[in-house]
Amino acid sequence: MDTALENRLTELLGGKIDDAGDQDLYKAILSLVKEKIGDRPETVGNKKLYYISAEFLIGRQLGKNLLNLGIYSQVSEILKAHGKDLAAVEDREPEPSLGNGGLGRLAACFLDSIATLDLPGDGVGLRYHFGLFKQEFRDNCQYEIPDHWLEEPGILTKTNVTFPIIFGNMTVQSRMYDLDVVGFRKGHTKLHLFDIDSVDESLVKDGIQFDKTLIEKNLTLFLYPDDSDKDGQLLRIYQQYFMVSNAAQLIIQEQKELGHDLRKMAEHVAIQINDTHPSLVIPELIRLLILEGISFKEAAGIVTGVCGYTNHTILAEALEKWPMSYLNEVVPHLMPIIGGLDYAAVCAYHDNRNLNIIDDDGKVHMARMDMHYSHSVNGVAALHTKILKHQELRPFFEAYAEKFNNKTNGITFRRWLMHCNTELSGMITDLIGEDWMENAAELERLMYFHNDEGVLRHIDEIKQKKKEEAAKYILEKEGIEIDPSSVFCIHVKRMHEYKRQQMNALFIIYEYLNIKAGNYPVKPITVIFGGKAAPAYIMAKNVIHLILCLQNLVNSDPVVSKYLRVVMIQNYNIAKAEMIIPAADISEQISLASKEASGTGNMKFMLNGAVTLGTNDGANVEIRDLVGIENIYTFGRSSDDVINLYNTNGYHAIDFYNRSESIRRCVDFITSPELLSIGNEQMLRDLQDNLKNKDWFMTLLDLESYASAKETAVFDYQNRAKWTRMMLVNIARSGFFSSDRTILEYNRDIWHLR
Ligand code: 26V
Repeated sequence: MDTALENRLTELLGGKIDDAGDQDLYKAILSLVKEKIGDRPETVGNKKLYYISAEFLIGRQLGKNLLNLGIYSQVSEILKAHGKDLAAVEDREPEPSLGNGGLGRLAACFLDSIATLDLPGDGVGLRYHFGLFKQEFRDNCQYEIPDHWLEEPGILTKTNVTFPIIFGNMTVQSRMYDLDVVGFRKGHTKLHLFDIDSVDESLVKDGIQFDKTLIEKNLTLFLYPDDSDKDGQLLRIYQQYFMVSNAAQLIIQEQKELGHDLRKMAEHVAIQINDTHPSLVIPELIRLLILEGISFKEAAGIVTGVCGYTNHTILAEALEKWPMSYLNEVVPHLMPIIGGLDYAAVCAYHDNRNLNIIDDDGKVHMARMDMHYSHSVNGVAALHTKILKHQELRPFFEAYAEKFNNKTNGITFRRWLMHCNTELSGMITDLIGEDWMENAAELERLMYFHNDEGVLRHIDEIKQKKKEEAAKYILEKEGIEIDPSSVFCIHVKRMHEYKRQQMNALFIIYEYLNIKAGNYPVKPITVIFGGKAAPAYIMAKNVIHLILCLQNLVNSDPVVSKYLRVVMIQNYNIAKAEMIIPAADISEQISLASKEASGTGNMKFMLNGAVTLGTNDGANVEIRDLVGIENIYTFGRSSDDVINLYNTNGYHAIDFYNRSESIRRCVDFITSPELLSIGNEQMLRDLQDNLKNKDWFMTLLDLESYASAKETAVFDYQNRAKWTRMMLVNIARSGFFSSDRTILEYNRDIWHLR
């Protein structure tokens, strides 16, 4: 045991470890981590990246930091020797919910990789006091409450760095808070989160409601507050400008301190614009450069050389466009610049109205500004980038083919294997050594064991252990009993119709009816969901309602529950993901082909030995190519077919409903007496009507092929030799999805950090 470390921990604790509670231990280890981080110099170089993002879904920090500092097992051992459990201590840390889902989590994985690769690069974002929201289930419905995660002392360090931020009607003074990001074994960068001192948490009343007009008091209360009305949209613009003005001023200040010529900024600075939320950085940086005496034209050229833009969605409704009148209200000083950019880009170079930044309705298209004034435009998976080039962003691809490139997403294996699945991680190291931890491509060497019965049995034992742990956790936290020997089908992600949780719910109904009719599945199945719905997204909330009603119905039926169980995890977050993902047998990735830009959950499951049941969408396509068609279950229409159906108005849900008795029985059951006795009639009826008459994301199109693929997978699961080999192939071939690989590609093609 490391006695020096033990002594220091005892000192920081100010008492004996034996007598300490988990909360005191948490604070003491937090201080220990801060000390150790202090010993590690910050990564510096001649060119630095600023990754600007409205979301950083960083998850709890303590365990990850101990791991990356190389003292996780030492601290764990010390605690154990005193009868304490590090996992219980980690559990004391409040989890920041500074993101919605994939986009925010990607930003967090990227920071881990940037630090680990010892690249000079910081994150810039906002310090939301309540993050997104905390999800609670009552009466089988989602309720939102504030998620209070900030505490003192906590993971953030308050700095003296402040900037004046000028809005149309006022100027506020910002403050920067820093989070240390330590890489695995080496590297140290920062995440800068900006806030203002005048924010008033007591403004929040009745769930997550607050007065949206009091900007000085509400600016950083929540991530993306409800923007279904004008005040909400204005607040979002306030937030976005606040974020990027801070970023731009920080960059200029750091460049000046280094004595760099601002005219040569592209040699020393790279900015990555993570989706369109930080797009105003373009006009803001130009404005600041003009104030430094640089001409508009030159400034626009400099900024183009600095910025890269990442697109994360093809959903048209998610591409931001702001009315000029709103921007005029919040950032009037940017309007002449945005107007000038529009004029220069469109009038001077292109004669195509689809390229206008400001459209005929007076709306400012943020993505279009990004594409004109960035030197790089990237999608996040091969299929996604292809669709951007040839469908969604085609006019821009035709104008700027050289800017377009693909960067398939990745995940950090430190959190998503080493931290959440020490057993599998340890087994891999025993088999192939530990080089894979810094070079994930090494995992391929596991293929050598793909016929080794002992190894396959061991993988199976580990999966069983993780399933037992998850079952225990679900019983404790959710109060639902599940059978660890059943097949765990796990479907966790944001609730959205395109992700088709409703299709999985229809599958549950299908199985329920089968069981009721005496046709039992070959193996008991447990379907586990988790995910938040946007507060104003009615249909997503209806889907949650249906799932919770099914959970109620299925689990309380004495016969059905022997073969089928349903769990919807409350307030799904990173900590819960770390518990659930290693327990998955089947990874549900069932979005409508062409709609899921990449997905990153799919990669986390694969790495943990789950087999994908998925459509040919996003990065599923690359998973299929890597593991081979025999190690994945794919189903459903292709993205080409789907795009064609949209273009020709060729999909009519009601035809599928009318044509297939089995589809009809499932859809009809949504308003059966059984479910109506549990749920809310209006919500269930609306959902049913939507599925029959609208079904914009084509659930009924793929339902039958989905059910049949899932049944095949459950059947194959019984063949343990076959299944465990599939698990091994999935793990061995997952190296490509390390975010280290993704970041090396960003750096090679876009950032060129030195
Ligand atoms: C945003 C919105 C906002 C308003 C209405 C509906 C809607 C629907 C989707 C979105 C998505 C915003 C961008 C996003 O989070 N994209 C996710 O990015 C991940 C990381 O690249 C990727 O893995 C996911 O496939 C993609 O959905």
